[in-house]
Amino acid sequence: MRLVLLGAPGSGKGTQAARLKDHLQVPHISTGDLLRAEVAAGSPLGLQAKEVMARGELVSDAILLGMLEDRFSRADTRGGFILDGYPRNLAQADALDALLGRIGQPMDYAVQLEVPVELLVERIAGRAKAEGRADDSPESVRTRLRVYDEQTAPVVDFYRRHGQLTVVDGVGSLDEVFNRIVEAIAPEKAVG
Ligand code: B4P
Repeated sequence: MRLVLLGAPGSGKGTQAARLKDHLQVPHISTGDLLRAEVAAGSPLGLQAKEVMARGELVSDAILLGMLEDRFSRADTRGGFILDGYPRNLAQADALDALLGRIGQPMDYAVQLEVPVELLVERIAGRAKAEGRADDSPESVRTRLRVYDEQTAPVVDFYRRHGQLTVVDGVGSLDEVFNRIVEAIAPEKAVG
C-alpha cells in the first residue's frame, strides 16, 4: 500500500497516518516530523528550518526533496508507505512522482481529508494548548492556512488528474474518520 494523505493543517493527516501505519503495517513518513527531529537535534538543516516553520511557511523544496530521497532509500519503504505532509506544492508533487517512478513504487492512493476551516482553527487551538508547538500560534496558523490555499490545494487537482484521488470527510471522531479512510482504500481490512 503506497498512500499519500492530503489536507489542510489540522485536517488530521498526522493523527490518522499514525493509526493507519499500525493497521496497514507500513511505515509512516511525515515530513513535519522529520523536520521537527532536525530542529530538536540542532542540525544545520534544523537551524535553517526552525524559523521558517515557526512562521508557518514552507521549508525549501530542495531541503525537503533531499530528506525524502534519504528516507526512501531505507529498506522499510519497499513494502509500501504512508506519506503525510508531502507534497505541499506542485513542484514537490512533480518531484515525488519522478522519485517514485525512479524507484518503481508508483502511488496507489491520494486521500484528501476534507474539514471546514472553522474546525481546523478549533483543532489547532486545542493542540496549541496541549502541546505548545511553535507553529500553532494564531499568527502562524493564519499563514499556514493561506499557504495551504495558495500552494497546497492545487496538489489535490494534480492527483485528481492522475486518477489517484479519494476524498474523505474528515469531520467526526478519530475512529469515524479512520474507518472511512480504511473503507475507501482497503475495504478488505475494514474494522466492523
Ligand atoms: P506538519 O507537521 O505536516 O503539520 P500540519 O499540516 O499542521 O498537520 P498535522 O499532521 O501536524 O496535524 P493534524 O492535521 O493531524 O507541518 C508543519 C510544518 O512543517 C509546515 O507548516 C512547514 O513549515 C513544514 N513542512 C512540513 N512538510 C513540508 C513540506 N513538504 N514542504 C515544506 N515545508 C514542510 O492534527 C491537528 C490537530 O487536530 C491535532 O491536535 C489532532 O489531535 C486534532 N485532530 C485530528 N483529527 C481530529 C478529529 N477527528 N477530531 C478532533 N480533533 C482532531
